[in-house]
Amino acid sequence: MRLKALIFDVDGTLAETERDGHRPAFNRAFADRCLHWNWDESLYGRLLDVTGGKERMYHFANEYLGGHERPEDLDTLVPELHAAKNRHYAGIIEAGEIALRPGIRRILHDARKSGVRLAIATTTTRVNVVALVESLLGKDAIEWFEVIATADEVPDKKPSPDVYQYALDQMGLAAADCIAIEDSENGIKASAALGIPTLVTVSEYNRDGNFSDALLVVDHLGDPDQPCRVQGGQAAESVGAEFTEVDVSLLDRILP
Ligand code: XBP
Ligand code: MG
Repeated sequence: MRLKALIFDVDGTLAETERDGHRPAFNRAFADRCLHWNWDESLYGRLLDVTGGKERMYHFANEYLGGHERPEDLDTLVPELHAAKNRHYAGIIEAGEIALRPGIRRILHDARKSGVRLAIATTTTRVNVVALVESLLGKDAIEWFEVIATADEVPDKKPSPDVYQYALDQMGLAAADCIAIEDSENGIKASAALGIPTLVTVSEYNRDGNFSDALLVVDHLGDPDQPCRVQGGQAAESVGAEFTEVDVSLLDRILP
């Protein structure tokens, strides 16, 4: 096996966390503080161009609020709103309102059986990763990932490649030995900047992304009862359309 590690993005990749997870959690945090801010699904889609929850709130306040609506104490307010948002987010996850995307559980087990190492590279906050992984994959599953690179370790968020560089450095691996699994244009910009071959599982807010650097683009990883479909990518022709699941042996075969 030439493939040494899989590096997973979190939001949009492990689960569709944005529309029904982070978004309502932000809105609950706003309502707690009696702020008349409401991020509907379409506005949130535009705000997602800015990675990082705190950065997204600053962007909203600067670009969408009139002078008198923009709170003066943003530097105090934003971190407080962000902490409250993350508490609401954990509640939503614990309530079982978000599911893993197809094939995620399967490929994680497959990688562990095959001796392929696992890591996470995300721009979300560590508490959100822990809440998601523990609730959806089980208490011990956080240990499956030997590196969890988050906004707490690396402040420069995607599309900066820093979080991927941190994961590679911690694992002592070269980019060419790994595959990144991403769902967004900002995500693949970060992984591709280091030359990490990247599989894109397109997520609901990222259907129109530019994934021209991708090794393979699929709608999701697929499961026996939910076949995946190839949408593009540099290895698309070599894999053909005749498979229903992306597994570790397929990823090893298409590794450049
Ligand atoms: C997605 C993000 C995050 C989340 C919210 O990160 O951009 O900002 O929307 O999480 P990724 P925080 O796809 O890299 O996992 O509020 O913790 O930033
Ligand atoms: Mg993502």
